[in-house]
Amino acid sequence: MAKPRISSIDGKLAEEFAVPSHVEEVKEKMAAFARNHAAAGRRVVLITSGGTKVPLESRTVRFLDNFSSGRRGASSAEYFVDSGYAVIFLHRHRSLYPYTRMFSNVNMLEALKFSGGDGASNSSGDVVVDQQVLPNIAKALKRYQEMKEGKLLLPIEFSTLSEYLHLLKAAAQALSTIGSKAMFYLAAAVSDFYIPASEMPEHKIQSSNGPLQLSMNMVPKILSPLVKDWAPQAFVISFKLETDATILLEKARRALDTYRHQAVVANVLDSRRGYVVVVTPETQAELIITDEDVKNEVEIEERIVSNLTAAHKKFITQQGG
Ligand code: 9Z3
Repeated sequence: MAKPRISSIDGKLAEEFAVPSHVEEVKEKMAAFARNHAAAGRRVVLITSGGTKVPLESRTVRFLDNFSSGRRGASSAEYFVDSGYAVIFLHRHRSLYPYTRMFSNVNMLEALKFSGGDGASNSSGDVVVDQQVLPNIAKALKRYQEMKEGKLLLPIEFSTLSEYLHLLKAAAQALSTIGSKAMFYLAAAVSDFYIPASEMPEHKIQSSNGPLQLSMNMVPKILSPLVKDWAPQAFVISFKLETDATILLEKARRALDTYRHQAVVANVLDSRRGYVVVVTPETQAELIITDEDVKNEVEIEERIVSNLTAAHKKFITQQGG
């Protein structure tokens, strides 16, 4: 029997990035989730969300992080559920979470009160929500309960770059069983640089040694084995972030050329809530949020998800799925 092809990235992953102890257990959970939902006629999307932590010491005191809040991933998860998808939400620990994200800045104790009116005399009574402090809470609760009822969201957490890489590989392998019904929506902001375990100091770096100079290796481009080896039939979307708008589209096109996946969502840091371009080998769609949309609480993720779910449907038909 022919041996499966081991890409050099597989080797690198195994050697240089610590494997999380629960990866096999999580993989089985994701595979069962995908199998069950696909059998019920649902499409399944794997969303990655949030930034990654890159440790500078193996007994980590310091690490390198980035700006990502996880809002893109969390709000997209809600719109995918609304569109009939089952969602695996691979997210950075403590980044924004679907449904609760709207209330992440609220002090819960300001939003609750005793039902009988004022304060302490009543402190054994029922507690009710002040809907002025939590506007839209009823709508969010309804959507949340529908999601829960249908078991439509499987949350998986990561913190470090190593955890992210191994869990994404496990997810890709778990979803490969459902072929073109799987979508990958890679919105996490993943570090491009890391310090390999073999070069990392064990203990806290001492400031008494003077200024710190770091040399970091390039993180392997995980998109390549994902598309070629781990989930070759899936519909794969990557995100491209730049701060210089003049190079954005060229970089998005180059990514499509290199990895041969289905689409890139291109965005610029400062305008990412109001403007993105969905780039495919044949098309380019600008999605825009106007002032009127903001007033009506329309979010750009609703438009991104609507664009991509339509493209995914077409893709499945073309693949004969
Ligand atoms: C994105 O571009 C996401 O849209 C954001 C969302 C991270 C900007 P927030 O979490 O922001 O809502 O605050 N994600 C991908 C960014 C990225 O690092 N992509 C890599 C690149 O551009 C390759 S996949 O090279």
